Amino acid sequence: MTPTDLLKSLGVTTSGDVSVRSPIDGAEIGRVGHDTPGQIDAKIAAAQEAFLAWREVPAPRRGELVRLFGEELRASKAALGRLVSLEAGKILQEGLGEVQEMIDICDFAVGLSRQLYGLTIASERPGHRMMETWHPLGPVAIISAFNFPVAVWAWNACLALVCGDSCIWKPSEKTPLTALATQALLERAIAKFGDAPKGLSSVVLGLADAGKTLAADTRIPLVSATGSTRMGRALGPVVAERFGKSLLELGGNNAMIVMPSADLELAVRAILFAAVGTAGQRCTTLRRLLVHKDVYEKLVPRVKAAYGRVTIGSSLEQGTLVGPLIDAGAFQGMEKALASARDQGGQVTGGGRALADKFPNAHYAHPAVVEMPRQAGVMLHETFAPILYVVKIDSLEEGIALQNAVPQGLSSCIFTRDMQEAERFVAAAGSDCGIANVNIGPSGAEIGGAFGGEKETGGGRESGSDSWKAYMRRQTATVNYSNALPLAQGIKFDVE
Ligand code: UN1
Repeated sequence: MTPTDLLKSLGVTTSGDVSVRSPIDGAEIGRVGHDTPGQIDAKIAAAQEAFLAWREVPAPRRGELVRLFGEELRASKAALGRLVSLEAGKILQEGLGEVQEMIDICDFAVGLSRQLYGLTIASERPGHRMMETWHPLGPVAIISAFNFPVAVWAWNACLALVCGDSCIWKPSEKTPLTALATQALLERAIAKFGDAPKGLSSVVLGLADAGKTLAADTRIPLVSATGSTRMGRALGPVVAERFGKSLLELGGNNAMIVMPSADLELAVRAILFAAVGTAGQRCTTLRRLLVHKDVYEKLVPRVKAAYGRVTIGSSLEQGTLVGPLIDAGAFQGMEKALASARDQGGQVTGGGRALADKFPNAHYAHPAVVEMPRQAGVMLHETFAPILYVVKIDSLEEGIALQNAVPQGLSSCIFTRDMQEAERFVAAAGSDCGIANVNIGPSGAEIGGAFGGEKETGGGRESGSDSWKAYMRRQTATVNYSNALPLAQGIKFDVE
């Protein structure tokens, strides 16, 4: 099936002056146009109008829209998964997994639509009732990254929709087609739903400026942005300046500690999926391997051997484990990081361009393992590429200290069969990350938990648990059903 036919099957016909190319072979797969400031303004205005109507639709009915959307996703899983592969370059298995993640969050959101619970609070005043209610917030801007071009939007949009908000989506300029296809599927669900307000969800295409326009607009109470720490640093203050709320999911620099009692077979498999999966382009990708000296010589050669057997190739070919990097810039970033690592005493295995003959207009890379003399320099930064830095540690204390000694705080894990070590890792003085796993790699989180991290990762939480609260406004309401007016704190305030 040609990309045009694939897009058509998803309800999208594209045109415009911006060419969209597949990272698999560099071929054009569609054309889009970027929104003008006037068009962005109109979409924000429409979202605001839609919000005013949507907020009054009962939440379980709002859930029905998300249920219908989940059905569309189920019906189009194969097609949308393929488009994700084609446009973002991740292997088909992962493209399909991404759509499954959308379906999962739909199910979660449908259940949630009947569980937006508030509290009843004991009032200190007689004849009074106090309650805490969660109300719809307003239009939500969702700024998403190329590496999870549709799932992360779904985490936000599905919750926002059941919470009574409208959505404006600014996808990465590298992945506009998956956004248009997803929006088309949502529109099919909206048509079946019947009476959803116009403008409830829209897509804004453009570069960083379009994101900044959304961030600065006072009609948008919440800006949820996923991407690099640099992007968050640029957007966060713009939202804060106008006292908007932001939900930031930024860079990660995720580590695995391997202790002597670990099941090394399991660890190698986890390392492989987490470090080379998605060609190292997940925010949860494993980037730092902290190995206890007692198992270093057993583990590291096995990791390198497994790296040697990884199949690199077109994301759409069966059997491929590592697809292309997103673009030339990503490849150059990887080369630069490897050069710095060498300068800092790192021993590099792997790295370098792959399949340049077969795909001269794409950028495939051999995943690299870099044994570092210590954790420093380039290791403290997130390079969005398959580079795994390895450092030897003497103890769990050292492992935890190194794990925490980077500016990012997204995901982390430990491999051990020692219960005390496992518990210490997830305790208050253990990992400082938003996600801490035992005998599982740092990536591939389920949607049921809150997803996000601390420090330069931005502090936001999306997806499961009570992340929905970010998409609503909290109201404390006190009702006096007595005939008196007692004041809180026992204050007397009467004229004679
Ligand atoms: C991301 O890379 O921005 O936990 C999200 C994971 C996926 C989501 C990653 N469920 O790896």
